[in-house]
Amino acid sequence: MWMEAGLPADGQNTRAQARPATGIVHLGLGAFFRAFGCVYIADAMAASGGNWGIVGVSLRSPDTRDALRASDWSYTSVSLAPEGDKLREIAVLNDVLVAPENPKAVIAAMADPAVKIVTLTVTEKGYCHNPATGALNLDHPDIRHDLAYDLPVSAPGYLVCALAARHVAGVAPFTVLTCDNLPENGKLVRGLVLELAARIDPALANWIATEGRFPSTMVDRITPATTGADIARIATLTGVADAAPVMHESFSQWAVEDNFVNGVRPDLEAAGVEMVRDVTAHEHMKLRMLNGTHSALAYAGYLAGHDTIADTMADPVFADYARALWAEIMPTVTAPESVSLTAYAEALFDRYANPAIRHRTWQIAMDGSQKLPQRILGTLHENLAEGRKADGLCVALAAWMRYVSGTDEAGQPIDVRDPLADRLRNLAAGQDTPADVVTAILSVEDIFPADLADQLRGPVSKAAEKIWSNGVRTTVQGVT
Ligand code: CS2
Repeated sequence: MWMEAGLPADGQNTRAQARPATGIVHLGLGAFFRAFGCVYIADAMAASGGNWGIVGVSLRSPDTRDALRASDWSYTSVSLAPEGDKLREIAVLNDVLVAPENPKAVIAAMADPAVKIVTLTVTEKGYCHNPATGALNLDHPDIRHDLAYDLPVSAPGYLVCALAARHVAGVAPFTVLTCDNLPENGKLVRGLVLELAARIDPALANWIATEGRFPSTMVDRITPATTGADIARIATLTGVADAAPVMHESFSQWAVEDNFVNGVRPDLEAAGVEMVRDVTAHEHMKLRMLNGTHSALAYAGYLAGHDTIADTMADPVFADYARALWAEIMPTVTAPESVSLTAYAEALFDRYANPAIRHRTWQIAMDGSQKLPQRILGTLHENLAEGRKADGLCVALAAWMRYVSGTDEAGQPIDVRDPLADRLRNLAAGQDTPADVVTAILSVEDIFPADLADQLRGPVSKAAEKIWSNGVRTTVQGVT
């Protein structure tokens, strides 16, 4: 299918003339939002109209802007299915800004009264918070910078600065719609924005607290990084060069709390978004059952030499491990209304096993220090406290510790990408036993509060002893 969302059927107008005006600024224009939010917004406008064009902002690198410029910001979204790719052109971006090149242009775009919503996918670490507590990390270099200078560099800094500009101009705040995999993500970002704003101007913080809206969301679509081979394949299929196509599964789910400033938003229901009063049940289920097992399979699968999640699931030992993990996780999750957790787990199994999706274990393994609290540690803590089975989750955590120690089972270095990578590697280095490695890593209070560390030390050390002496595959095989 090759459709142009938001364009007349004859496709005669130039894209620039046909596009709706901007109503959304998006911070963190990675592949995920282009494969997910942009598609929903395109569908919402195709169904019900509205000026919900998007200005994308890259907070770091110019690569996406440079790749999209030649196509006037449109790109191909590719749904990957075993029976073949489905292609669609997405034309909802009106511009792409690169924040470090021109922070003032970003603030101006966000402060524009026509902009009603600022969406974010800045990844877990982009919120500059303490993953264990959810509080703003005042020692984070970007937050220190934003407290010292007028023009920000962090995502919370941009939100506060742009909200301040709107406050001064007498313009209503935009709705902040975070789309990152964090627990109670709207509440979290609201807390961070208020904390930062209060340090800059308490009156601004009061205004944001009363007028601002920060709906929480649950987002779900597996989106592996686009490779050079993907770019070449899509060019052959379409006959058009697209330097930045996005690759994703056909499945997609977005649940959003219906809490927008003045109720102003695109017709998201028309695009299939579940508008809910409270997203906690959806978010809890997804973070624990999907992201928790994704991370577990990423660390254990990588150490066992599997390149992708589909390769990992094709290994029967790991397919059984995934099922054992779901059995451990399910007792900690309250299903959203009319959802069967067993059916949800079965669907996840099929999504992971999809051979058309080459989602690298190494990609998912990134930033574990920021991901594990909401993905695995809560579940593990609850199971241990209740005396329930937790062997699979202990193996997952021990596999992460093995992974961040920086050497794989064949003695090869691992390219660990994590804001705490150096600290974790140094803590693991020079320890005598696997149990010592576990104790050393559990001392990182940004991830493990002291009482959690005490609870985890014994059971995780046991799992680590097995991984270090028998290898991860044999250890996983022993989890039932
Ligand atoms: C993955 C997620 O990279 C990761 O950490 O677990 O990006 C995952 O693919 C998405 O959350 C699926 O919705």
